[in-house]
Amino acid sequence: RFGKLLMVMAMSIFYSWSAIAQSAVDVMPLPQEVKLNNGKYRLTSDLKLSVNGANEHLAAASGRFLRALDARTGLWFPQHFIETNTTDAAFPMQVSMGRAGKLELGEDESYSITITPEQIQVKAATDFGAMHAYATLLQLVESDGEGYYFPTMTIEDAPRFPWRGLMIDVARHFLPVDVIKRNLDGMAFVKMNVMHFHLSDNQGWRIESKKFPELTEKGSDGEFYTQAEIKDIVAYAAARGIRVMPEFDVPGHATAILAAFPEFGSDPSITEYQREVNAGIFDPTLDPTNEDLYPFLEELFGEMAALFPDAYFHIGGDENEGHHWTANADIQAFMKEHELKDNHELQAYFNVKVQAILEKNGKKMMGWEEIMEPAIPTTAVIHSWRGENEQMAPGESLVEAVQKGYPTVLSNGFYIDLLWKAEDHYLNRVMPLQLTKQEEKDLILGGEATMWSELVTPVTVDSRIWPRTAAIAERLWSATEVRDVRDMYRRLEIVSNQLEIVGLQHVKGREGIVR
Ligand code: TNX
Repeated sequence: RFGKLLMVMAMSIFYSWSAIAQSAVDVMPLPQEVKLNNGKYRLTSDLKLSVNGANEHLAAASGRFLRALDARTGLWFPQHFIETNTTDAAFPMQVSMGRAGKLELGEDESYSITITPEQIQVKAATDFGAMHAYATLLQLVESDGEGYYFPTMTIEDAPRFPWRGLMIDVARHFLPVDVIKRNLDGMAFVKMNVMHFHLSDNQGWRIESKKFPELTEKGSDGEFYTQAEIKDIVAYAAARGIRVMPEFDVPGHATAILAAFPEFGSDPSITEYQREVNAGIFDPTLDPTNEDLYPFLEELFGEMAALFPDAYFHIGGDENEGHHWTANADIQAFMKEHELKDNHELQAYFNVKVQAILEKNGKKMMGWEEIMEPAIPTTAVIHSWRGENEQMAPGESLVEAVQKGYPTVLSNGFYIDLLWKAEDHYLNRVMPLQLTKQEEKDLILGGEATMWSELVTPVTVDSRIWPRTAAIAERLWSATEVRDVRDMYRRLEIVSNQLEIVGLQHVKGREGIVR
């Protein structure tokens, strides 16, 4: 009985303590540093915004901010912002950016916010930082009996990792442009900065090629992005500080390419593909020993590379089991002649050639962890994905990559298609890394939530991505020590409702949060 009493006491101490552990602000991702003061800046339609040194992107973002503030408060904030080089003290809200940000890995995304009862001041090195400040401010709005206000405070904020991504698979199920755009808005709202576009797989080639129109004619069900639509998406993302990195999966997961060009396959006699099968690993794959394959890839990837200004180009490389490679006598003879001792070395032979093609186009190669072979130089980025489902320790390849000197991005534990609880993503066991060497830690660029689309449609995809991706965004932005699950769920529910303002159509309220 005494034990039971002790337990009740311990529990009540725990609960009152955890109520105190509530974060200072209901913002997700939680900023690095928040100091609350006890005042309020009252929101009225007099709020005038002066933006010092705005470029086109920040001017547009400032307009969006004011419109979102309308939606949030039901007030109307006339578009009063001006672009000046001197701060106008008559304007209660002042935003200044130092210079136009470059949409590159590692750009300065920091910002600070100072809110007093009279003024709101935002300072950022780049427009990207200023846009993050807008996202924070939208989440800071509170209300009381007298109306809406910002609590007075100072915030200093910057991301923990420079690569905070969401991969969207549009091959298994195609997603129209408007679905992509509203998810880019959701990403910006939680300060994510990379959209990894999985544009080809067994089930479809989803982008127009002017050089090889057969790819969409035969390698898709007719649903794909035109090049004009791709440019529109890339520009839309750039305006929100989001890089778009394409992925074209080779040599496996590539039967959509082979539907159009069976001659490049590991069994050219197979010309029929079962693209209605959503999931799985399929043969044939590309045949690395076919020398006609490389001029084809050079033309195709050259055309694709030109559509995506980002420095990184993802070549997939995952789940190639090479059944046909092993079974084919000609391929085996080629391997012997080139002293390639197994399928891994043959795939590396292929990847080295692909990397040379990308290099010609000014691109850095990224691939799923299977590309990590001695022949591949450490300029390539290793995308770590396998874990317990693949009978491997979580993060095994991430640690191996940095120890070999490769930069790396983590997706293991961030598979939002698997319907884990938000906390399982949030408490990712790999991210609080046990690495000791600073040069190894520095090679961890960040992570990506992965939205594989075997089981989603344009209608259901938002609910698969949101709100759980906000918990992953926090893992990648906020300090390692930010890991209170109860507080995370509390804020996740708030952010979930706010994501509606940017146009997302996910299920809201507690039902939308998988616990
Ligand atoms: C494995 S993750 C795959 C994808 C699937 C996913 C389903 C990876 C590099 N390959 O092709 O869609 O599992 O969870």
